[in-house]
Amino acid sequence: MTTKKVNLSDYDPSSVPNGKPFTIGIVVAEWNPDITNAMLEGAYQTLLDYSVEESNIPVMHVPGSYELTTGAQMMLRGRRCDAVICIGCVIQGETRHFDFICEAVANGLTNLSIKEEKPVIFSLLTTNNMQQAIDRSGGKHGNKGIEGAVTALKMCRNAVEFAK
Ligand code: RBF
Repeated sequence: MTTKKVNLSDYDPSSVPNGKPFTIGIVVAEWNPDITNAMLEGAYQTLLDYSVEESNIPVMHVPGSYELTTGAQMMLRGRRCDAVICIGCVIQGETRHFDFICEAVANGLTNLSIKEEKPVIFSLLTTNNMQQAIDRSGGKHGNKGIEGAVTALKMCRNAVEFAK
């Protein structure tokens, strides 16, 4: 049995909580800027659409995806964010850097989230080529920045509801 692929950019708007009470940071890597800036725009606009105050959406640029973990920690501690969305794009090349960077970021963000007890959203594209990245940053497979923002809002709501 095959599983239908779900394009999460087609989310049900009524399932997304109002973001007014929350501060949600965005950390974005400068590598592959056409891709990461498109994801940043998608994430930022989605947070605004769900009433997060502009002043409660701090944005930090970091040189590459490897720096997302440190940037996210600075954001959580320095700006007291309720959640942080980490945006990057790593494209498979000839070197093993792809594997090292992807694994380091995945582990780094998971560990940070557990340590800080805050949602840390993994919006890192790890693709075989540039076309796949284009398709996922506003193309035929949606915009993973939008999905990151929706995930952050849902996890902020969970943090409030389950802390009761
Ligand atoms: N950063 C990215 O965000 N995406 C990449 O595709 C990417 N490829 C890299 C390839 C090599 C060979 C190196 C050395 C770095 C690459 N980086 C990439 C940058 C990396 O995330 C980080 O900024 C630097 O390694 C400095 O810590």
